[in-house]
Amino acid sequence: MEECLFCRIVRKEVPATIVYEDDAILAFKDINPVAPIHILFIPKKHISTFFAMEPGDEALIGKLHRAAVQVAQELGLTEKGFRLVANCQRGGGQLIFHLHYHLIAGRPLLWPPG
Ligand code: DGP
Repeated sequence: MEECLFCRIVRKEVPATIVYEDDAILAFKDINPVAPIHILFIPKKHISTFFAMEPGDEALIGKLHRAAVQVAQELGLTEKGFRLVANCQRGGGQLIFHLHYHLIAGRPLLWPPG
C-alpha cells in the first residue's frame, strides 16, 4: 500500500492536477485522458478493488458518487451528460489497484465501450 501510486497522490508525494478534495475523496485529471474531460475520483482510504470493500465503506462510495456528480455539475455537464466508469480487476481493464471512477465527457461516447 505504501507504494500505491494513488495513495502517493493523496499524500501529495506525486503531483496531480486536483479538481476536487474533501476529507474522504480526491479527484484529479487523468494523466492519459481519453476525452477532453477525464477526471479520476478516488477514496483517500486505500481500497484496492470493489471486492476489497469492507463493511462501512458503503457511505464512502456514496461520497465518491456525490463528488463526481458535483464536479460534473460544476463543469456544466448537467445537460450534456457524462460517463462514470470503474474498471475492476485486470480483466475489467484495471491498471491501478486503488479503487477509482473515471469521469469522462466532452466528446460523443459510444456504447458498448471497447
Ligand atoms: P484503470 O485502468 O481504471 O486502473 O485507470 C488508471 C488510470 O490512471 C489511467 O487512465 C491512467 C491514470 N494514471 C496512471 N498513472 C497516473 C498518474 O501518475 N497520474 C495521473 N493523474 N493519472 C494516472
